[in-house]
Amino acid sequence: MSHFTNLKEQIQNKSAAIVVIGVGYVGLPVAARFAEAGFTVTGLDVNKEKVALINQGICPIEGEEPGLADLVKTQVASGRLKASHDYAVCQQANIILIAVETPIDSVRQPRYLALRSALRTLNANLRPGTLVIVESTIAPGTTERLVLPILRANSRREPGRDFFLVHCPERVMPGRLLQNLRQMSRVVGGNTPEAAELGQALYQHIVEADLDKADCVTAELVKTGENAYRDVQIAFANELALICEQVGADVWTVRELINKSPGRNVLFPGAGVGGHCIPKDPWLLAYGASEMVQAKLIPAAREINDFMPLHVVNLTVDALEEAGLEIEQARVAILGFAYLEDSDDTRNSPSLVVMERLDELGAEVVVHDPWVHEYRGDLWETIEGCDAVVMMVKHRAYRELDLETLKGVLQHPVLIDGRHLFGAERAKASGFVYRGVGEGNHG
Ligand code: SAJ
Repeated sequence: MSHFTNLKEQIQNKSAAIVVIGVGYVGLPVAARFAEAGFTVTGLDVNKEKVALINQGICPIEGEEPGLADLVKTQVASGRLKASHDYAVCQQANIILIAVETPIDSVRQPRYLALRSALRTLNANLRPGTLVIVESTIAPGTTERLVLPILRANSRREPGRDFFLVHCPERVMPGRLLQNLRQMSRVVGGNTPEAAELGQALYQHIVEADLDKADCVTAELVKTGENAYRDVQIAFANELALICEQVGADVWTVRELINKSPGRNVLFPGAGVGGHCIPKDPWLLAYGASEMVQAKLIPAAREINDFMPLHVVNLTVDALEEAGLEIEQARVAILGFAYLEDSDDTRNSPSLVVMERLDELGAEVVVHDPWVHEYRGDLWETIEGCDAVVMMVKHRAYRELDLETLKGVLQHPVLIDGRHLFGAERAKASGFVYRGVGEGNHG
C-alpha cells in the first residue's frame, strides 16, 4: 500500500499518531483539538516546565482562553494528549505539525532559529511516509528555500514520495484560540496535490469552516497578505487622522461619512498597532518578495503605524504646555498597557513606546491596566496627583470613566485620548485641556 493510501486511511480512522512541535498559543490548542477528535497526540517542547504542566493536565497558557484549560485537562486524563521534550517521539509519528515562533529581528528580517532547529531535529527522526505540516507564519518562498532543503538534507528523501509537506498557517487570536481554530477557514498549502488532500482530510476533523487546498507559496502569501492588508488599512486611518489634526477636522466624523460611500471601510485611527502578528507579518510578506520587488506601501504603512505612539507623546507635550507645564516637570498616567482592548496580551504594546519616550523626555510615568498583572492596582490611586492622563487602550473599564471625578484627582486637567474614548466636546465641557488622535478641533 502506498504511503498516501496508508496515511489517508490512518487519518480517516484516526489511528495516525500526531506530534505537535511547539505547544504555545498555536500548538497547544491544535494538539488538544486533535486529541479531542480521537487522535493520539504528543506535544513536543523544549520548555520542560511547560511539558511538566501539560502532563499534569494543566494549561500553561496565560490569559482567558475559554475552554482551553478544560480541554487540556480532559484530553491528558483520557491519555490521548501528552507532552514531551524528546524528539525521538517523531520516529513513531505519522503526522508532525510545526508550530514554533517565527519572529522578525531588529532589522525586520525573519528569525527562523526555532524553525530551523525544529526541522533539523525532525529531519534526523523522520520516518518514511510522514505528513509534515508547518503551521508557523513564514515569508513567501520559505517552504521552497528553507523547509524543503532541510528535510532533504543528508538523505535521498523526496517530497511526495518519501514524505508529504503542507503549509497550513494558523489564524488564531489570543482570547479566542479554540473558537477561531474551530470556526475560521484555512488555506491548506500542499507541496503536492496529494499532500494538500491529506492536509485537508486531517483538518476536517477539527475545523468546521472552509479548508481551501492550494500550493505552499499561495498559503504563505495568504497568511502574510491578510495581516499586511489589515496593517495598511489601519495606516490609512492613521494618516487620515494626522491630516485631520492639521486642517482642524474630526477624523471620527470624516471616517463615518466616508464609510457611507459603498465599498469604503476606513478602520479606526489610534495610538498604534501592537500584537503578535500585525506588526510582524507585513515584514515577512515584504521580505518574501524583496529579491523581485521592493515593497513600498507595506513598509510605509508600518512606519505610519509605528509613529502613532510617538505622536501621542507629542500631543501630551503640547497639551501640558498649554496647561503651563514642561514635560520634565510632569507626572503622567498611562491608562492601558495591553495591545488590545479587554485583553491581557502585551506583545508589541504601543504603550511601551509611549512609556519609554515620556521617560526619555524626563516625565515621571505611572501605568494602569486592569488586565495586566503588574499594572492592576487601584485606578484612582494610580492617577492621584498626576498632571496628565493618556488613554492608550479602550478597555471596557475605562469607557465609563467619570470625567468630573478624573478631573478632581488630577493636579492638572490634561487628557490625551489615543483611542477616542471621550472626544473633544465632552472633555472640553468638563474643563480639560484635551488632545485626541485625529481631532484637530481640540483648541
Ligand atoms: N488597531 C487599530 N485600528 C483598527 C484595528 C486595530 O489601531 O482599526 C490596532 C489595535 O489596537 C491593536 C492592533 O491594531 O493594537 C491589532 O489589532 P487587531 O484587531 O488586528 O488584533 P490582532 O492583532 O489580534 O489581529 C488578529 C489577526 N488575526 C489573525 O492573525 C488570525 C488579524 O488578521 C485579524 O484581522 C484581527 O485579529 C481581527 O479580525 O480581529
